[in-house]
Amino acid sequence: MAKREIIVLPDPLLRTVSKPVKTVDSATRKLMDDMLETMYDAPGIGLAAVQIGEPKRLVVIDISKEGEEKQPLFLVNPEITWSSPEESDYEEGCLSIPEFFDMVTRPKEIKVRYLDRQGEPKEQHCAGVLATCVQHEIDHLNGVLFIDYISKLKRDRVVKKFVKAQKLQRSET
Ligand code: GNR
Ligand code: NI
Repeated sequence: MAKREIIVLPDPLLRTVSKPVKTVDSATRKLMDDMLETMYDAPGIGLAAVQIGEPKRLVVIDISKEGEEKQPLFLVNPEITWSSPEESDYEEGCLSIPEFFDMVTRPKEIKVRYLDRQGEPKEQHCAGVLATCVQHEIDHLNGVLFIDYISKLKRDRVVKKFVKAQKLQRSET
């Protein structure tokens, strides 16, 4: 496994639609292992492949708590097949938008269909933080970020901050 760099705002790759994975082969598994190591190191509870610069429809998630047994989930080509009419609010963050957090309202429960690490089709019912995380990651596959759900004023402010930080960094190198 290898740790990879996580891209941050305003990298245009974060706004691209990731491509479906055709076959779950050893290269796919290697990429997902790199994603998992990068996510654990960050640390984070989920990561989409595009966040390490690979616009493929691959997601890794682990919502287990520190000290608990790890529970990695590998989702290939995930699709939401059902969303509950009931919604819930959760304070979200994103490794590609470091140090910014805000409340997002999403369906409280979902069903997600995907291929697992072996390429086997699966369907899982998700609730709680897992439901939030799966929706956040599938959004990444479609070029959508959690800041798209907050007010334009707040979004413009955070994007501007990251554009400024990038310009500063460029002028130093
Ligand atoms: O680590 C993460 N925590 C988190 C918290 C609330 C809602 C979503 C997330 S996902 C995030 C990692 C990330 O950016 N995944 O794309
Ligand atoms: Ni994210």
